[in-house]
Amino acid sequence: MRPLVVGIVNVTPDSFSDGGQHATPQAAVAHALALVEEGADALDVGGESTRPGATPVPADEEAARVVPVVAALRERGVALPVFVDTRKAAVAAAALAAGATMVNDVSAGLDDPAMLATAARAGAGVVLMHKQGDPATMQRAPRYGDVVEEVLAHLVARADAAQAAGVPPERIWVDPGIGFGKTFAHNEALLRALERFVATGRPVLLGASRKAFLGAITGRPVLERLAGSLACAARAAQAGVRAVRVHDVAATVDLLAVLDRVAPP
Ligand code: PMM
Repeated sequence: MRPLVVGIVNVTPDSFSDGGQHATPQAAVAHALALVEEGADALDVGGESTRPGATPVPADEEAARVVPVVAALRERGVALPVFVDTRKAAVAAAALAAGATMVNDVSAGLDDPAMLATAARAGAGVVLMHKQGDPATMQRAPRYGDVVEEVLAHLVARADAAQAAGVPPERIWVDPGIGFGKTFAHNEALLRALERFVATGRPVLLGASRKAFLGAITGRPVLERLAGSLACAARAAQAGVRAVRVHDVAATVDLLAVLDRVAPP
């Protein structure tokens, strides 16, 4: 089965990859609708940049960014799953009430102790991502003994915690968190080991689109990393990943459609 394509809708003035192009709710809704046209299977709406060095956003401001976007998408009849990318239970609760179906938490429920129970109460799914440290400081000196074993163990434990909190088991996804407290070597090791994450039995989401390690490999600035991003989507498909979180939906949909037809079963 080919991975689902989750289109990124950042409602932030300072996202690393799309530089605040969709900073107002109106612009974000227009962008989201364009991604639906391009063939997205789901949308991921976020109101707090988690790029390295980003400053935190208060909950009310973050909710004011994302909730109107989720609500407008539902009002316009968008029926796709909508993820809310947040580390705050209050933002998640408001977005779920407005029609979001899944909480994408880059802290895997650790930054806000109410997060997992909030998702469970709403009957929502969760994406539990691994990160080391906080966005403000995480890229200063990431260190691991064995990055693959440590990220795997962390995600298995967080998925168990989500299940214990009452999130339906089939709706608990895990994500190795490319670029979140990782050196280039760590990111490469995780991408090489994607099958290990799939083998946990939890659906895996991969977010590699336009990230810095692609710049390190190709020498390209952020808006010229499409080929690198597509290579990661192909790698994800090969490994049996459930979903890829991407900026370039149309190109990713094409890539996966062709791969699906030509790859041996
Ligand atoms: N990456 C970013 C933000 N949210 N969520 C998940 N689950 N996985 C990721 O890799 C991830 C994420 C940062 O990228 P962006 O600024 O392009 O949104």
